[in-house]
Amino acid sequence: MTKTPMDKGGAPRQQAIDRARTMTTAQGGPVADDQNSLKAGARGPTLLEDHVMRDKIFHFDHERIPERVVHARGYGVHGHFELTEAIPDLSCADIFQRVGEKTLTFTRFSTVAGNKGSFDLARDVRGFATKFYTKEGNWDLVGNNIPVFFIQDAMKFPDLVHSVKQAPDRGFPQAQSAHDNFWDFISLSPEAVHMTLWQMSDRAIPRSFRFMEGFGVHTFRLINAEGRSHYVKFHWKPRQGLQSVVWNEALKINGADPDFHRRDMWDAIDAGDFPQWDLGIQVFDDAFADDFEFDILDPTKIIPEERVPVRRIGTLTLDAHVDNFFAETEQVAFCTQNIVRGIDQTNDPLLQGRNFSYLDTQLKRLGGPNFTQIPINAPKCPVHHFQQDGHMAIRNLKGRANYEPNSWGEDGGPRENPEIGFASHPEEVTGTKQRVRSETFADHYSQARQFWISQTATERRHIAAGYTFELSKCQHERIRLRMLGHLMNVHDDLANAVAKGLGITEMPEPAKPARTPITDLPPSDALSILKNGPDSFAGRKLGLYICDGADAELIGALEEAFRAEGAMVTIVAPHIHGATLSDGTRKPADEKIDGAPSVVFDAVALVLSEDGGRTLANNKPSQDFVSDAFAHAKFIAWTAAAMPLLKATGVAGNMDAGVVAIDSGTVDAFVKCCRDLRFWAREDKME
Ligand code: HDD
Repeated sequence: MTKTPMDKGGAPRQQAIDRARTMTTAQGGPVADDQNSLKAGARGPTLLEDHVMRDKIFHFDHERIPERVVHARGYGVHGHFELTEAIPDLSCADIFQRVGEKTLTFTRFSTVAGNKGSFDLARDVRGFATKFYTKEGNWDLVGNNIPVFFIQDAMKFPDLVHSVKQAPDRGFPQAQSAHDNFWDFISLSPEAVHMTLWQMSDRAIPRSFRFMEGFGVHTFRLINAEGRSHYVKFHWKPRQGLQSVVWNEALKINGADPDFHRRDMWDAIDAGDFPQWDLGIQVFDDAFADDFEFDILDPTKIIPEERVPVRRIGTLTLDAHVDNFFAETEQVAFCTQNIVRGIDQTNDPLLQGRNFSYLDTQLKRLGGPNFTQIPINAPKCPVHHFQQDGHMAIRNLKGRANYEPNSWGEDGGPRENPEIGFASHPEEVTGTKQRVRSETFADHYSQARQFWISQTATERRHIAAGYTFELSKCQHERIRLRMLGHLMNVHDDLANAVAKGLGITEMPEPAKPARTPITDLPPSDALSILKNGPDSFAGRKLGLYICDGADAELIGALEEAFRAEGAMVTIVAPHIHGATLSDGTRKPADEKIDGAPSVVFDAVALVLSEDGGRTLANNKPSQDFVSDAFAHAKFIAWTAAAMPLLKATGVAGNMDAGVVAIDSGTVDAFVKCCRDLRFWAREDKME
């Protein structure tokens, strides 16, 4: 018979554990034995009266809550927002009044289509939702890393989401848009074409949550103390600069580390390298709105930054992990209707529909109306109202007054306050009740073209390859051709490149535009990732591959130089126990080569000994490490002893300025190269 702690006599162990650390049931009763259920005899049946086991299993059985219908896979981080420019002239929102004041925040990044357990580097839009716990209530900015949306009216959201998620008959594909249903829907919805350019661009495969922009997407209003309204679009500008991976890399990262993005955020915060974004506003008035080529209420359109510059008014710093993933990341509930005095809605039909959907979905997901009392959702300012009861009511009224008006004086509870209470902008609204799409929403191609011409040649190539990959996964020719018909309205170069990639020699008829596209919108540099990269390697990661006998001095110099740059260095070795270096010291490894392919690094260095170089030249993971880094246009530093490995991978015959020979004296030069992040000229040549 297995001995339980009780059998052992109990006394010594119980004395060792103080009461505060004693395990209890949910009812608070101390638990004596957490290993064995209560039985009638050692080999007898388990007894129904075992309240300790029932308490435990009952709770376990109910651990799951429904995952979010979209944005199921997310990662939440605490932080704060600091105002750097007060804007009382534009908004009376308390958060925008005092320079230097900090407001606590919670941000949740997410993918959209994949289930909770899917992988991080799906080609997908990323959610970027921030809750500001302001002194006048919670403000949620529930945005994405792409400034436009697929559809113009919330009525179409369920169709969009159904089309991209797993097909109902087969239950796949998971976390991807590369399938017939998605492109069938898109190609029948011309309004979606603009967003697909963003989605096929590298924006949809970010290197890190830290290196992507965020956008509130819709036009909102800012209202000042006099009640004057301005329109606003919200932006998040990463101080870390923009960066994405390439598609072939994304596919491999998903296998090597499905948690790549959440791990990246965890590591950065753990290292004290707190990511920051500036909050930008594009502010404009009715005169601009009337003059603009497109409807400012149409969420499939941007306002180019060259037309209305982005004004940076504050900084978001993410500096703390959650204590508990479920309590915070899972239970956080965002809602576009969580706005504060000084910020207001517009009639964007997508926004209006969202305003219904979020509260509604939280009720199902979190089980009742009291989710606002869960700490992560609870405002950090005083809350006074007469709402009461319901499932899991934690915060309950005291006293007899649960209605107003009442005549209980001081004890009668809270009262309205028109002076500081929320006031909607008194916009005049008239119209015939009808189900229509405004004529002013009819242009679907002009800004798609503008996006295309704003990209570098490398980025255009990636976009065309993105469409080619996705449409190649469509088994139905009519869907591929229908989509190509739309791309022909965007730009001939794009359509021709995709047709070539698909092997289509006879072009279809172009789609019939609802409105003739504008073809002379100027390019906008703000739309390109590569034109908005960082000017340092800070926040990036070097994979330093070492082996027994490797040059200790050089390894030390590389570590020092990259750390001084603000980058992280991961030591990779043939064995996790590390390597004995040239000076006889043992260098522990962070990763064994098989578990750390080069796709998880931004640049790599091969510091090998002669013996190691020769042996590893025949080792498949080592070969992949080098050939992938080369194929993904990464900078590769190498010592002479790594030549056999470069030869074995074919890199030696294709050397370029991104494959850099180093010694202790040239480490700084290598760091400098790496600031460009990728050696794109290699990719151009490979094409
Ligand atoms: Fe949404 C979640 C962003 C359109 C309905 N949405 C959700 C999240 C983000 C966005 C970031 C995850 C929040 C979190 O981390 O918990 N959604 C957007 C953006 C949109 C958009 C930027 C367009 C501009 N969404 C949209 C529409 C509808 C919804 C048109 C419905 C009519 N969204 C939801 C939802 C979700 C959601 C079903 C799922 C989980 C949740 O709300 O809390 O209500």
